[in-house]
Formats: sequence, C-alpha cells, structure tokens
Amino acid sequence: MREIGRLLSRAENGEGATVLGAIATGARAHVVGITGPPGVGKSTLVDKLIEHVRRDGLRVAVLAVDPSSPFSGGAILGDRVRMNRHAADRGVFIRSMAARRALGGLAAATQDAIRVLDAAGYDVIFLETVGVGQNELDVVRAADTVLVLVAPGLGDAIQALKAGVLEIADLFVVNGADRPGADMTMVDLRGMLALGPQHRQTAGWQVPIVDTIATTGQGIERLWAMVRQHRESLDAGGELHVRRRDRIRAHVLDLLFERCRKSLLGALDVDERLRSLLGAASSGRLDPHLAADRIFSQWQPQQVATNSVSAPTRCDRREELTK
Ligand SMILES: Nc1nc2c(ncn2[C@@H]2O[C@H](COP(=O)(O)OP(=O)(O)OP(=O)(O)O)[C@@H](O)[C@H]2O)c(=O)[nH]1
Ligand SMILES: [Mg+2]
Repeated sequence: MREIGRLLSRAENGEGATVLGAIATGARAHVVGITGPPGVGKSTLVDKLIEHVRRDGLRVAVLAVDPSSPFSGGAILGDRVRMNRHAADRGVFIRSMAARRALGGLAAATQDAIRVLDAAGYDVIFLETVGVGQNELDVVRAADTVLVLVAPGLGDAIQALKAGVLEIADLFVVNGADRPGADMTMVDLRGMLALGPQHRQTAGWQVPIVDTIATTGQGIERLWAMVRQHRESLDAGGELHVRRRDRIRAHVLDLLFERCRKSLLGALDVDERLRSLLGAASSGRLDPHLAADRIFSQWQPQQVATNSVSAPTRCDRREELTK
C-alpha cells in the first residue's frame, strides 16, 4: 500500500515515465468515472458502491481528482472522512489528487495514476471528479464507463448540462431521490436524451437513468449491476478496445502538449528575438495575433528536460505492488 502511494506521488509529480517504465501494465481494471456538480453526492455514492464491489470479491481503488481547485481543501478531506469506514479493508485504496500537485497536466497525471493502480491489481478504479467543466471532462475521459450525477429539482441544472456532458455520459444518476423534484428531473433527462445528440456510441447500449439515495444506499445495487452491464456491452462490441486506444492517443498528445508548452516558455525566457516580440505586443506596439504568428514561426522547439528514461527497464513490479 505504501509503495503504491509513493509511486502515485511520483506519477503526480510528472515522473510518470520513470515510474511507469518499470511497470508492465495490461489495462485490466474497469475504470469508472463519476462526475457531477459539487455536493451532488459523488463521494457518498462511491462509498456505497465500494460495498457492492467488495461483495463481488473485487479489489477497488478510488481516485478523487479536483481539477478546479489548486488546493487540496475541504472536499478531499470530506472524501477521506466519508470513505473512512473502508480504511481497514486491504482490498480498498483511496487517494486524492489536487491540481496543484499534478505537474504536467492533470489528465496525464490521472492516466499515469490509473496505470499504477491497474498494475497493482485493482479490479475496479473509481475516478471521482468535482464539477462538470472542460477540465473535469478531460479527466473523466480516462474512464471506460462514465456516470454523470444530477441533483433533483433543478430544471436549470438540466439546462446547464453542456453538450460535452451529454456525449460523455454512459449512465445518468439522479441522486437524492428522497428530495423533492426527483421524478420531474428523471422526466426532463429522458426528454433531453431523446432529443439530444447521441452519447459515445456503444452498440446495444441505451443510456439509462437511475435514481439513487446515496445516503441510505437505495438504488445502489441496481446502479452497480448496470455499471457492470455497461462494461460487458463495451467488451462485446469491441468498444472497450477502441476507447482504450483513443485514451492512449490522448495521453500521448497531453504529454506532447505539455512538452511544447514547457519548450515554448523556455524559449521565451532565453531567446531575445522572441522576448522582444512578446514585449512589443505587451506594450501595444504589435497586434497580439501578429506577435503570436511571428513568435510561432521563429520558435525553435528545444529539448526540454524531462524525467523520461531512455531505455525503460522492463521488470514486472506487480508483485511488489500487491504486497
Ligand atoms: N438527502 C440526501 N443527501 C445526500 C444524498 N447523497 C449525498 N447526500 C449528502 O450531500 C452532501 C454532499 O455529499 P458528497 O458525497 O460529499 O457530495 P460530492 O458530490 O462528493 O461533493 P464534492 O466532492 O464536494 O463535489 C453530504 O452531506 C451527503 O450526506 C442523498 O441521496 N440524499
Ligand atoms: Mg466528493
């Protein structure tokens, strides 16, 4: 357990290449993303889902990612408390990641963390993200199955669901079915699904809308059954393979974008010509678009120092990790 924590910290600090070079990964875990507005009940729901996963004899890891906040603040502390009762269970691993610590892009760091947990032999990985903005979507895209949580009684909340959320949801969960307006919210969601742009295509899969009361556990067993069904549909249609391939592609691009960013910032620091172009734009003597054009065409991408290893030592650390 301590070893996993140490590896995760290194992955977060942008040492993914060094850490993961030494791990043989097979992408076996079912990665389940859980997103939705702050306070909708994500952590409470995950806490209850853990029970069902364990009842099925599976090992489970939880990654709580907060892309919006640079601080590891109250929410994360709350998650710890909420899932505390699983602390003694060696089949459960809970970890929070804050944007502050994740150098090299949070989405990339999340991918690396998932690979570490996968190599450590966790069967299910819950990925909880706060909010439903673009950053959260980027993070949750790392999941095989995405649950979008919605609070009842908020007609506006449905309106606020961006097209991106619609596309990414494999299951909608109306959590807080004990609160007024849950039925109406289910109806609204159904209407929206009937009209809206289609979700990520999974052959033979209709996006279900499930109502739950996370605090009492009502509806969670049914939800877990549906999550497993979704995984089976993905497997059966060959979609799992496609999603994972796309995910790896996005991961490589994230890593490249980050290198470009670092390289460009480095060049702007040391290259006098680029600096003066930037300065001219800052002082209003040069149009920003023109400045960007010129800087881009004169920029010579530099090799930026990374922590990558030139020849990864391939030894399977799975045993060490599962100790
Ligand atoms: N009445 C009711 N309260 C709920 C339900 N689910 C969660 N809550 C309560 O809502 C509050 C927020 O729950 P969390 O699980 O922390 O929500 P979250 O989405 O993880 O919150 P963030 O991580 O801060 O975004 C807690 O006080 C829960 O007890 C529910 O189904 N019904
Ligand atoms: Mg939470």
